[in-house]
Amino acid sequence: MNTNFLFVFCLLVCIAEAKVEYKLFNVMNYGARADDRTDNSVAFLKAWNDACKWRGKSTILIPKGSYMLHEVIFSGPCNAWMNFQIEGTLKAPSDIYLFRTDSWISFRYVNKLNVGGGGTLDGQGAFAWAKNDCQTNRNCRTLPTTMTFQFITNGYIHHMRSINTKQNHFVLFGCKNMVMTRLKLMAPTDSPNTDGIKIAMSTGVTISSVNIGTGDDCIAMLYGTKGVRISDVYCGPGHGISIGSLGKNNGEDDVDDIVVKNCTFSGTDNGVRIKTWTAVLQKIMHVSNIHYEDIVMENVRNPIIIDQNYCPSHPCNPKGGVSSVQISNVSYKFIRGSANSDVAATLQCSPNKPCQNITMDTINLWPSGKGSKLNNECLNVKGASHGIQVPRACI
Ligand SMILES: *[C@@H]1O[C@H](CO)[C@@H](O)[C@H](O)[C@H]1NC(C)=O
Ligand SMILES: *[C@@H]1O[C@H](CO)[C@@H](O)[C@H](O)[C@H]1NC(C)=O
Ligand SMILES: CC(=O)N[C@H]1CO[C@H](CO)[C@@H](O)[C@@H]1O
Repeated sequence: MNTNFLFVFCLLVCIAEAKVEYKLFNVMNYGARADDRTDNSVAFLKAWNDACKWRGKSTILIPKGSYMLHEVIFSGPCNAWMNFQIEGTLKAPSDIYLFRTDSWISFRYVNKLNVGGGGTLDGQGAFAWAKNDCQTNRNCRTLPTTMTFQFITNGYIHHMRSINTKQNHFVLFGCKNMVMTRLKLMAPTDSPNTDGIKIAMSTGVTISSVNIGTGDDCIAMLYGTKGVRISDVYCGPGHGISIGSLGKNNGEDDVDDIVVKNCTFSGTDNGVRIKTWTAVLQKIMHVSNIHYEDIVMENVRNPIIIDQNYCPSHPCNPKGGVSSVQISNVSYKFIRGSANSDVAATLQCSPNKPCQNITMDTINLWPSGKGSKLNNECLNVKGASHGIQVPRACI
């Protein structure tokens, strides 16, 4: 056979193959309407289901425009890489009674998921915030998270803006190997329980170049969070970057291997915080190998804090109750800036499980107000300090 013929034959087959590879699913072809009123959940789900079945890579496109979207769950497993491209603005119904679950937009059981596109998620939270009575009612209604990722592996979440979420902006649960970057998460300072990114039972999460201003924690890492790299996060207003709360219930998995680097906190309640409940559990859980480096504090109430005496809803022992969480190998390096209280670092560990191997290296914190003076407070801490320490170290 002539080699030219073979070449041309291959070329045709290869082009056909390449065409099978990739397909665009535009929600407008599934009846979506960008009129700000019509619920688009059915149209988006139809597009998702076709894309999910497609045997090549697929993009679900939401073009520019403003779309009303009720609660939706985009489920896998899918046949190949899924790209969810949000170029428009998605609006949640403001009526919380239209939600059956605690999430507005959910992605579940997908391997290789890309969510981005430069669009906006508008949780329209004002009505829900007024209904939030969680400060006084222990059985309060859980309000919807804007976007939830459950059992996603190899996820890339990027270039999106989330505003006015009803409760959390983003939640990761049971995920593996996730990258979150170029995100902007905004809600008012006084919007209750509006965490930025909340993580539990997940391994391998990279968060970088994210700007968060919200009413609760900028980032919260809960039970079973392992292998997290956080860098270039701007947090403020908000309650800081937290590990915890942990150790309230039996069976919580350990938190291990967290690095927080090159972040700025501005006007936040806390900077870097680890908090655990006073509770006696069947088994001791561990928080270990936590590294904070190159952190700037601007007018922060508690720049560095370990609170093992967390107990917001029943009377606590003021001298430090007993926690079932062992904290070890925590280092703070190159932390600088201003605090608006009288404590720079509060390290309040449990009397029955003193913190082990806490190190402070080159800390320079000063009061943001004139005439005030900063101190450090340590309780049940074992470790060491190196380099410059302003104010004077308490380990
Ligand atoms: C203390 O923790 C640091 C990391 O924060 C680690 O490099 C060091 O080896 C630990 N020391 C001990 C004695 O475990
Ligand atoms: C603390 O760090 C040391 C040195 O890296 C390591 O050997 C030890 O296992 C760590 N402790 C925990 C509880 O992870
Ligand atoms: C949030 C934050 O502090 N980001 C800084 C990370 O480091 C680069 C380079 O030094 C700065 O330009 C960013 O401002």
